[in-house]
Amino acid sequence: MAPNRLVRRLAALAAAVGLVILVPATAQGDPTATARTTRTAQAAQGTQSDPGAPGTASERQGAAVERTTTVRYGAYTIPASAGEEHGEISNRIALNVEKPCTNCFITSVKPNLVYEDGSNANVNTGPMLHHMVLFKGSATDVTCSRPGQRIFASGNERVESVFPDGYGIKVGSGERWTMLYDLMNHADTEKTVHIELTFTHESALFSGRKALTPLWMDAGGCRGSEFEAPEGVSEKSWTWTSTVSGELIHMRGHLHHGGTAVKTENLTTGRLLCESVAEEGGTPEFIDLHGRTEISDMSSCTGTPLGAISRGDELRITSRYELTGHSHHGVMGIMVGWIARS
Ligand SMILES: [Cu+2]
Repeated sequence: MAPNRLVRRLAALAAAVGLVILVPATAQGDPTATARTTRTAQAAQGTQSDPGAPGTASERQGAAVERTTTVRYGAYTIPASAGEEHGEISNRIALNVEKPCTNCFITSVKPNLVYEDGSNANVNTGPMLHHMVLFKGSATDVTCSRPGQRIFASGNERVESVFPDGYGIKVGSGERWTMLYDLMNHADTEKTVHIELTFTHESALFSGRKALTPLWMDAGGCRGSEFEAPEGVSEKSWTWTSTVSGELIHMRGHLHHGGTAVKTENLTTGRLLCESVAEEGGTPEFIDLHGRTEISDMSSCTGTPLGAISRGDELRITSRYELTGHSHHGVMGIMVGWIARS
């Protein structure tokens, strides 16, 4: 999280009266999902209203109030590893999963993998969030022009996406989300975990934010994200001709073990839009039970804008791996960007 954002968030949290609402899940595909909402009102009177009333006092006065909602998906029990074979829940799909809000703008998302008691579940104790992807069923994916727009994703690095003031992901009232998830376990006992997403969001009713469209750039292209990284230094690129125009506002990368950086350039304007640099094994949680390191952070880029994109521009993503002594199967090089379309 950017320091100024963190300070602002802490200030907002300190100002809040601590109103916590436990909402039972309504998701059909994931009946155990629960959402915990905290109102982090930007105006003090926002937290003093009757929780049953439609909107807070601030909202009734026409001001947007930011809330924090943590949605828990699962529980998922990942099988134990057997010898060299890790336990895995492989690419499972949950339909119509819980959303943090409807008719709203999501202003940040922080992914995590946790145990039942809320503590972090990471490779140092076995479990790995290999990947999770949220899809909006009713929308078309922009770069791969097929049904099911990829709106948010995370690997084990669990990087938070924070959108700048004035922008957000719009969630419509009738839209349905689908989640694809893949979880691994390196421990020799089974592990029960939840995928947890913490969102900040505000009602679309009084929000002046511009809706962002996700732009999924993938070194693997549209056939599949996985490829093989050979021993040594290697790069893999994919070029996409933009079908949209607008301003790129936020972007960040995803790589696997051995990945060092991934970047996206607008070849038509000659501009580097974002380079996302990997950190590996940055904290003990990201060092597994066999002493191997995993990606622990990826840098992100935020700008209003990072760069302009016009229909017909050639955008190129390039991922870089540096592997010593081995090649690596099934790696990825992905950047998810968000653009305010014009
Ligand atoms: Cu991946």
